Amino acid sequence: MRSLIPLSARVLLFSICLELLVCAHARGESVNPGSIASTGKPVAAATELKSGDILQVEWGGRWWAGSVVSLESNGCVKIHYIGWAASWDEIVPRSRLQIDPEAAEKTRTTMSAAKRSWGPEQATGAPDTPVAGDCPTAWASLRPDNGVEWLKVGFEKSVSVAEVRIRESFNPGAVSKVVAVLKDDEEHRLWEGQDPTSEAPADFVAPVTEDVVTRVVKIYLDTKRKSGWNEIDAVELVAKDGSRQWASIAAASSTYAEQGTSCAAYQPRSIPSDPFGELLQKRVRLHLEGGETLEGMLTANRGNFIEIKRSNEQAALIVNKQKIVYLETIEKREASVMGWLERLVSSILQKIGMGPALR
Ligand SMILES: [Ca+2]
Ligand SMILES: [Ca+2]
Repeated sequence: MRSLIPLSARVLLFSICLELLVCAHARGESVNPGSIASTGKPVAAATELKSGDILQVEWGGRWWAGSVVSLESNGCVKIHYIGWAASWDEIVPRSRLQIDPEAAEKTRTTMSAAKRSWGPEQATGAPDTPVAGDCPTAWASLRPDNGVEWLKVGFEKSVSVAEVRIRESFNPGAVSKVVAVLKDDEEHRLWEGQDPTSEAPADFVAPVTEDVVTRVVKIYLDTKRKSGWNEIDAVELVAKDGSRQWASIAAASSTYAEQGTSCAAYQPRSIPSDPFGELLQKRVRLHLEGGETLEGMLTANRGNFIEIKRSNEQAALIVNKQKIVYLETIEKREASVMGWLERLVSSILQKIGMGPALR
């Protein structure tokens, strides 16, 4: 019977608690200034600006402190991001500017502030999440499986891109598209497809064959593809000349760092000290010491033991957690196919007088 069942369910490893101990201390400090709260006061075409004026500049959906370098003849403005190297200076339309004479002052406080746990800024710099796990040193979207999310990262220097290396640190495999962000925020697709990454931490490498020069890359994730938070620890840009750089700025469609400020009453993320609690009423396949497997619904979780109900007709089995080597959750469809197969085989066995026991 077991051999009839395709073993396609994803594997859930149980080393999360230990890994959290390893990575909890690895929180880094911010080097460049962070974004600031929007004033909501737009710079209009008629707004008088002069070199040196302090204002807010939009980048990646957030506002940053900037100063006017020069005014362009077409109405655009060359700006400098305060606290950032001059190589970040850019010419932007006025629609990306807001009035805020206090912006420089505000940005100072963000320079000393620690990176927010799971904020997009955790995807800047070299990797600092040494093990697979739900670590605050990597970016996580607000919700684990909410569909398409994105992480936009910028690099110090514009280069002709050879590879975008995405360090996935938890529930990898959800990257669905990588684009280069060009002038005027135009997105140029570098790669699109199925991210085969199955272990973490590991790099998903998006290869780039054509000649694209950029220093801003946007990574799209289809977070429904892989259950749980799909976290990114770092992003590296490899140039065709072989030079490499880690992202130095980042913004995202959403972040778990803002769960407290988001409108939805989303339940606080508590790191499960016991992963079995999350699997109640789910179909699971247990791999036990000695190579035996056991499938059924996880109906209770008590101390060192769990209860597994293999079918409605059978009594629950009590399993010692210590005997479980690893566990898979079984997708609904597979479970229903299994249930159908079980019923079919069971009825055949009964008809030929060998039932009802299936196992
Ligand atoms: Ca997910
Ligand atoms: Ca990181």
